[in-house]
Amino acid sequence: AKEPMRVLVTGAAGQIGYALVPMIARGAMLGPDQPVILHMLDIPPATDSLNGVKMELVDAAFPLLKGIVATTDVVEACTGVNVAVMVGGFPRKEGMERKDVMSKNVSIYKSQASALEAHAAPNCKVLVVANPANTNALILKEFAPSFAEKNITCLTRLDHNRALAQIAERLNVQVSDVKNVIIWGNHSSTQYPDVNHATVKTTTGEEPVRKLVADDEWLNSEFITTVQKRGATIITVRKASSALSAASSACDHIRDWVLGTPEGTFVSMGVYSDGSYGVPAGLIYSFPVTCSGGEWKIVQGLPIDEFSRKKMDETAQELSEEKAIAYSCLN
Ligand code: NAX
Repeated sequence: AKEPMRVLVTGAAGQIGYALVPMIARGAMLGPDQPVILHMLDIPPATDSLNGVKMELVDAAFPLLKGIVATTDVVEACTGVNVAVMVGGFPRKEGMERKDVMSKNVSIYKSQASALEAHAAPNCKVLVVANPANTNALILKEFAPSFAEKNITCLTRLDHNRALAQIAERLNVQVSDVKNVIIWGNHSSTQYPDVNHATVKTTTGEEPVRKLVADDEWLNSEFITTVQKRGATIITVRKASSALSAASSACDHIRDWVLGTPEGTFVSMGVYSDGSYGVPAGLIYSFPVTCSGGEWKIVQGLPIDEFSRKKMDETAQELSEEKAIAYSCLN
């Protein structure tokens, strides 16, 4: 039998946490044969609700769940973890300036970075979900300097999955037959959902999405804004932000990273830019990646047209601005 893996979820008493921990305990993140020990961190005001989640996990009698650590102590939470899913953060409240929210999250990510660096298992893989996700991941990287850059990522898989789903609905095909959409850039409304390399499996082989949709006007406008604004639409309709879809995408992100992407398929991950595709190095930017042997690699050599170039640069620009704001909070 496999040794259990320790998975940290911060913000575990929140709504994404509530959807995510049972998925992890069922094997949706690390596979149906991988035992797990869940480490759940939240802040003291959430203690009761965190303990309630722990009681429900016990009651669910998950066969793969070999232990639960529920704590408000960052060091205890980070000790020995192999995977860290950072969902906890400070939300933007009405009337708050972007800089004020940033400053709260910078201080959270700074201290959690140090705890992870000092106490996590070697080669721990980190996924930042909490917004501003790309920039929180960058801060985490900055304050965990001994962590390998490749081990710090942020979630854009939800946006990726939303893009696959929009194409599937439009073409009335199964979402599992659509692949290789790309989310470029920031997990924000400047993200660029790109279908230029996406295909659909048909009875006669793989066909380009552009050819099947045959409506460039829709693909270049409404499709893009629908994906960009989907999070806001969910809030309007559900009166709460995306939770089950965010949790499911976080599982997809880690599963593909650890267990690999299928041959010929790429997915979107926010990773540390090495300058690929002219994206400034030193940003956490969402790229198309393939994964194998527990490592991601940016897909190289995709042709980029003028329309895409502009959108990729706009979202990079926003990330550079966020980075500057975050750094100004450090002083
Ligand atoms: P909730 O407010 O329900 O939960 C957040 C939890 O984090 C709370 O229980 C809170 O007590 C806890 N927390 C706050 N500070 C903490 C700290 N220093 N250490 C540990 N825990 C702490 O928010 P929820 O809806 O679960 O969303 C969580 C985060 O995900 C938000 O930042 C949200 O913006 C972000 N999202 C990111 C998405 C993505 O695709 N990257 C999509 C979904 C989601 O909007």
